[in-house]
Order: sequence, then structure tokens, then C-alpha cells
Amino acid sequence: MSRINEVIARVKETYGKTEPEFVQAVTEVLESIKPIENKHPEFIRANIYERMVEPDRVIIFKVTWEDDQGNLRVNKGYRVEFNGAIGPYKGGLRFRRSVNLGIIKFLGFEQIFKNALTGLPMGGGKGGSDFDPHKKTNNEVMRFCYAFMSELYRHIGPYTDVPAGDIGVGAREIGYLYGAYKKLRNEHTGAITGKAYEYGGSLIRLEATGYGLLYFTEEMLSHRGESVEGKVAAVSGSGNVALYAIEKANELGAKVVFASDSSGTIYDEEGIAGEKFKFLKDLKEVKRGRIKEYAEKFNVPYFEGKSVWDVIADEGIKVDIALPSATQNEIHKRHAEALVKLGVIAVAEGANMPSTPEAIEIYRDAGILYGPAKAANAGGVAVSGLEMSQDAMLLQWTREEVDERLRKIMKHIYREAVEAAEAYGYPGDLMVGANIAGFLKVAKAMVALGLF
Ligand code: NDP
Ligand code: 2IT
Repeated sequence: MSRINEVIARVKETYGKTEPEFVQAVTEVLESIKPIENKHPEFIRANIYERMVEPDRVIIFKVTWEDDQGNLRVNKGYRVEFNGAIGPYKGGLRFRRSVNLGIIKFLGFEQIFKNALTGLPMGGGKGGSDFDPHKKTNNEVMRFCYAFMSELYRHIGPYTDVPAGDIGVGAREIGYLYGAYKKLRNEHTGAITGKAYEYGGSLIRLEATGYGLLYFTEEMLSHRGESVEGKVAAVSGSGNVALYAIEKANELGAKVVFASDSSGTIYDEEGIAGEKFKFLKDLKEVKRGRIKEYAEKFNVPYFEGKSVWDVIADEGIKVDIALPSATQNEIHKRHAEALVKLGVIAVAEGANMPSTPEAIEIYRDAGILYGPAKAANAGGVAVSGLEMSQDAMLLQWTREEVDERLRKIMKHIYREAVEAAEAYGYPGDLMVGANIAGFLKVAKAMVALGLF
């Protein structure tokens, strides 16, 4: 049996029942890098495949905090420092009820290769908690963040491990987390990214994942003689990634007709633009309301309990571009079949692992453009890397400068994926290309570092 197959089998056997998302992520990456196995005997000699799926360090801790009624509450905190071969561990924190070790491990594993693809020196990590910020007051969120950081601070640092946001961790949470970090350490180092400009953050970080997703989509389309302009797009979610994907899609001349939250989906045939987009942004970023209020305000259809992809499949609504930007495994086989049948041109992933393996198989069989998450959504962590650089120099670049660098990085990622796919016999396959390009960089570093 090949070494890669052995490692996949071992991971399935060990974690198949307890950490299905981690097994899914490992299987996808390792299956798609098989073309490198025979060409790199040094990876087999150094046992790289087995070493790559084992986190460097897993930290699990108790977070005790006080709610507004004076009750002491307890949650689990996690930080998985997955692979530090090419730089400080880097990756977001997710606060959501469903968070468990397997989810943090899948996200940390993906982050290794995504970060490598950016061309910046960042290792892979991820963390979070099963704390759910929905329906909590600001003060409760603040006390939780301070409690969470009272343990995490001893594990992180600007050259050690640099967390940022993810689902449930936005500008507000980053502010409280960084406030706690500064208080505990009595130093101002950029040990967290996604900070606001006023206290040392980078301009464009807030927008970076969504903007980068559209830069990547434009890059994919332009190589088929197409562009985003004039296309009808579906975005799922209405959080950080989704909002700025919608904003940039509008700017590039597309019409975005879908958005969602975990309660349901809205369909606005006219497009979520202008005053309507402003309303959505305010609803989600400031009022922290539900997407249903958009449907009520603008009198458009709302589908309670359905995802964007359910609505597309059930109602037969055609879109040209699909930008899943909510969560993992949101697009299933039947959704992918419907998208393809209705004539979708491109799927670019804003969320991490939003497509099930069966859905990906359908995109690839149909020959549509498919931008996998670790390439398409890398703009967020890329600008986090730029934030780290600015923090280290104690200066802040202009919006134009950061945006220009982001564009260049997204182009670079596209080119790396295309070239790796070509070099290993899978021309045009961005999933194979992104996995191979990311993996090669980290694997070569691990070989060079010896026992690290
Ligand atoms: P946010 O918390 O800002 O927004 C998440 C959005 O997705 C919300 O609208 C939320 O709805 C919805 N959502 C979350 N979970 C589910 C679910 N299980 N079912 C249906 N809808 C759901 O998170 P982000 O926008 O930051 O993250 C979205 C995705 O993008 C995640 O996969 C994340 O890992 C990925 N990502 C984020 C980056 C970043 O920089 N923030 C960078 C790269 C990737 P509700 O409000 O109802 O919970
Ligand atoms: O999934 C991701 O890349 C993120 N949530 C952003 C990570 C970061 O460190 O900016």
C-alpha cells in the first residue's frame, strides 16, 4: 500500500467516529496530493505524511465566566497549534455551540496549506470555544473573552502563535480578547490580528476575506475569457466573509441575489445593492439582527430553515456564480447537482470546506470552475500576515497599499495552484494544484528542519 493510503487509513480508523470533519479534510488533501508521492521519496524517508496529520500541540482548557445574572458558567476553550514549520502558528478563533476538537483540528489542518499558499511565513493553527455569542449581552461577551484569554495568553505571542477571528469572533470579540491580552502581558505586540485600526490593526483586514474571494473568482473567470461583471451570484451567510464578498461583487458589476443566516435565506431578485446592502450591513454588523428582517423591510421572499442551496435546488433558481460563505458542508450532492444543471459557471469557497466530497466530485465531473477554500478564502489570513508585518514595524499602511498587496497575493495563489496542477499532471484542477503547492512548501520545510 502507498504511504499516503496507509496514513489515510490510520486517520480514518483512529478518528472516523469522533472527528469526522478532520477525517474529511485529511482525506481530501492526502487523496489529491497522491501525484507527488513517487516524485518525492524524501518525504517518505522523513515520514512526512504521517507527521503532517499530527498536530504539534493541542491545548484544551476550561473557561469560567460570569453571566449577567451572576451565575458562573463554564465552556471549553481550544487552541490547536497544528504545524509551525514555516512560521508562527496562525489562524482564527471560532466561538459557536457546535465547536469541538474535531472541528478545530479540521480547520487547523486546512490552515497549514492555506497559509503556505499566501507566500507569507505563517504556520497553521486554529482555536475557539463552544461558547455561543448569540443572545449574549456585550458585557457577557466581554467577560467571556477576558476569561478565555486568561488562559490563552500564555500560549500565544507575535512570534509564537497569532489568533484572529472566525465564526462568532468579529471586531467586538477581537477588541475584548486583545484588551485582555494587553492587560495580562503589559505589552503592545501584534499577538492577535483583525484588530481595529485605532489600536494597531490593518486597514482592509475586515474586508479581506470577501474581497480576496472576489479577486480570486475574477482571476479564475478571466482565464476562461469571462468576468464577474454582469453575472448573477449567490452568497450564503451574512457575516464577515459574506458581507464583503457581496460588497466587492457589487463593485465588480455582479448582482447578488441570495444571502442567509442560520435561521433562513432571503432571495432578492433585484440584487442586494445600494441602500439594501447598507441595511443588511447595519442589520448584521451593528444591530446583530436576523436576516428575516431584510425580507420584511424590502418585501422579498424569505425561506425559514432553508439554506441558499436548498432554495436554489427546490425552486430551480439559476445563478452564474456560487460563493458559499457560511460554514462547512453546506453544499451537499443534491445542491451541487442543481447548481450544475441550472448552469453555474463557477463555485468559489469563502467558507472553509463548505462543499461535501460528493459535491466537489460533481463540480469536477461537470468541468465548472472550482476555487477551493484554501486558495479562494486565503485573503483574510493573507492580510492578517500583512497586519503582523505592520505590527512588527510599528506602522500602518494605507488602504490602497494593503488592497494592492491583497490583489497581488490572490493572483499569486491562483498562479501557484495552476502551475502545481500542471506540473503534476492535473492541468486546470485548482483543488489538486492548491493542495500540492501548499503541501510541498510545508513538507520541504519539515525535511529541512529535521526532527522538528
Ligand atoms: P461570521 O460569524 O461573521 O458569519 C457566519 C455566517 O454564517 C452568519 O451569517 C451565520 O449565521 C452563518 N452560519 C454560521 N454557521 C452556520 C450554520 N451551521 N448553518 C447556517 N449558517 C451558518 O463568520 P465568518 O463570516 O467570519 O466566517 C464564515 C466562514 O468563512 C467560516 O467557514 C469561516 O471559517 C470562513 N473564513 C473566515 C475568515 C475570516 O477572516 N473571518 C477567513 C477565511 C475563512 P448566524 O448569524 O445565524 O449564526
Ligand atoms: O479561516 C481563516 O483563514 C480565518 N478565519 C482567518 C485566519 C487569520 O488568522 O486571519
